[in-house]
Amino acid sequence: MRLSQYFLPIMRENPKEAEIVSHRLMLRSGMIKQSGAGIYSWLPLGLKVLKKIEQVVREEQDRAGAIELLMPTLQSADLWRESGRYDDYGQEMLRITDRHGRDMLYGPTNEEMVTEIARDFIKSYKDLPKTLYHIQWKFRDEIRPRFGIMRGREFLMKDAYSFDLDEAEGRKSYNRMFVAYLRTFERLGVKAIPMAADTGPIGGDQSHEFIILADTGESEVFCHKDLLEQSVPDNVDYSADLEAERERWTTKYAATEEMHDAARFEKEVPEERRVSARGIEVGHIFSFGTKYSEPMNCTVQGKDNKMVSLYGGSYGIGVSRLIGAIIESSHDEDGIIWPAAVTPFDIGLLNLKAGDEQTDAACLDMYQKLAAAGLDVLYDDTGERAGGKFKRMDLIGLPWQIIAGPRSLKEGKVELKNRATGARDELSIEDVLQRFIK
Ligand code: P5A
Repeated sequence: MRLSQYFLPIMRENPKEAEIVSHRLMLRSGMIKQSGAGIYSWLPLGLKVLKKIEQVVREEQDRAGAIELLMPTLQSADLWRESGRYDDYGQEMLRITDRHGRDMLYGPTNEEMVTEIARDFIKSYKDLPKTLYHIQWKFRDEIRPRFGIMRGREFLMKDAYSFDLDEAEGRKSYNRMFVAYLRTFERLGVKAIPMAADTGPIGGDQSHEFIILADTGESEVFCHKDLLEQSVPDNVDYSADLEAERERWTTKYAATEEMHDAARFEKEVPEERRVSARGIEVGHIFSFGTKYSEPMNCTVQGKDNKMVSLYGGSYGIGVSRLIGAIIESSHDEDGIIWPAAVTPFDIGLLNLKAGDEQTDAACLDMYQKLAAAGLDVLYDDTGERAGGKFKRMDLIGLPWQIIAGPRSLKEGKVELKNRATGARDELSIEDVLQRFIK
């Protein structure tokens, strides 16, 4: 993409409404624009990152055996009356009436809708287990939307729903999602710790929140330091029993504020290993058994021909919130530092003398060769001063910058800058191209 033809509305001044760094940087780098309280447009640069995150989430869901579908954002109130949640959900639910006077709502979550699908199509224990997921916009009329897309009213969620014959099978599905979440966050370059959590309006008797530690996090969390130092293997066999892997993450103390037991924390964790910090909840998984299937009459034929209510769980990832969380854990005073897995472009190419015939030709040649090799390059071909170009490129945080000025180009050289370390190396054009084109 040539910057001169792109749409990248950078803000030079710090927006005063932004209280935390990720919100500030997303506004300044032209990723989002607020359109209402807790409601944002995704500008081209922000949308690119959103799509990348979505894709990593999708790949790890698929790998774990979950199956993608797409349910609507608008739902009928009657469906929610079946589970009894229409009245329970309260003011966070945006309620709408259609032209025929029918009560509808903008979905804050999809347990009811997916249970209706399972009720209609899953008839026998032989069809189990099944985990269905979608990546869809949600609306929650949050009392205090804040921190940009971090706590929005409209936000993008990946939500998966598992259906099993009984509790033992349900636990296996839960474990698969548990491990898939660890894999997902690891690939996104963030450390998210599973912590015992409260189940709130989704319900059920067990649940884990996946928390990224950050000073600007909304919740207070407590855990054993060992958990910050361990990682999940990358060749998970989802057909195997994952109980041991789950235990490796749940035996040591880790709890959110609502579930915190100070006496247990002090007893189980040696003082120097106690972490009490703030955290951002990027995922939340639930096992609620028959909470929805029973009132909604979602049953299958069991092995002994008796009808059984399906055993369920639901699993959410805050896809849009993750962008904020990643920026909170990866930035410096000059701007964002994107992990390679989610960066909006792979490389920024800076032409320091646009309009100069030789510089233009050399840059265009590099740009075309990189693009032909499948790399996504943002080519700054504008006529701006070098200082402004450096600042903007640092702000938007692409992992690599190729800096091409007429002086070094005369010797066939450019500078390669690593955004994370700040290291700048003068290399021949050939060497730089070879580094990226493999
Ligand atoms: C699990 C999937 C659920 O809704 N039902 C379907 C269950 N869980 S949850 O914890 O309420 O939400 C899942 C994740 O969505 C993100 N999230 C938000 N992101 C941005 N703005 C919000 N207002 C918001 N509310 C929830 C969180 O990452 C949460 O873990």
